[in-house]
Amino acid sequence: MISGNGSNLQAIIDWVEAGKINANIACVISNRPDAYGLERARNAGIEAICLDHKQYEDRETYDQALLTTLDSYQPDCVVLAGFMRILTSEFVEHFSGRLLNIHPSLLPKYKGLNTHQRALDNGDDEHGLSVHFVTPELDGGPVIIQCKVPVFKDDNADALAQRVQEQERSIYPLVVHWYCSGRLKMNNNKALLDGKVLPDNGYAND
Ligand code: NHR
Ligand code: GAR
Repeated sequence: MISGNGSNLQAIIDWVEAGKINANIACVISNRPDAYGLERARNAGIEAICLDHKQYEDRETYDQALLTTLDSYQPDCVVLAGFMRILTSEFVEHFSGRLLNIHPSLLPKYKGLNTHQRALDNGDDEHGLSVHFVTPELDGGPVIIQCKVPVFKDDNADALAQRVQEQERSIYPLVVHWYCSGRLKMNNNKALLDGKVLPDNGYAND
């Protein structure tokens, strides 16, 4: 599920095409009609679906449509890759343990939006990304892995976002690979890799 450029989607497509992820990407869904990621999906021969949230009365109805569409593919895993809509608990519970997200901050810092600017405003000297299982609590689900990047003097939010996104493109496919090879699970609100509970900041954070 995407909302925009789809560079994380592209990285996952590339790994699947290279045989490095044992999966079939059944479909790509965007809530925005103009998301470039939809074109990336079509270029890779993947079904590209737009469900425009503006065409729905409220969140519940929208998420019900998302759920029904996804269920028609019987997905083993649902990957949020720059998907910018908060999901209802009903949706999240339905896909519990199968729903992954990449968030551009070192959680639990900077849940929500504008993470790069907030890290700069706070004077942080490091920033990064987190991949986590999605739970109803926004950006609050168990962390699988984090990756840190430095914040330099005179950085701006765009430069920092680019630095984070470069790391995203190698970390997210790796996590999807773990998941698709059956190594990664969620149990009792904890992330497990190879049956071992991961620490609160995940498998690695450097
Ligand atoms: N839903 C639940 N229940 N739990 C999570 O952890 C979720 C989620 C939905 C999306 C991604 C998240 C991120 O990584 C994500 C995690 C959108 C917003 C947001 O405020 C916040 C966090 C995330 C995604 N969206 C606005 C909304 O009203 C819309 C903003 C826009 O359209 O630009 O939904 O950051
Ligand atoms: C990524 O940096 C991702 O971490 C972030 O949006 C970007 C999407 O890029 N996600 C969020 O902010 C979720 N709210 P992409 O469309 O090129 O993959």
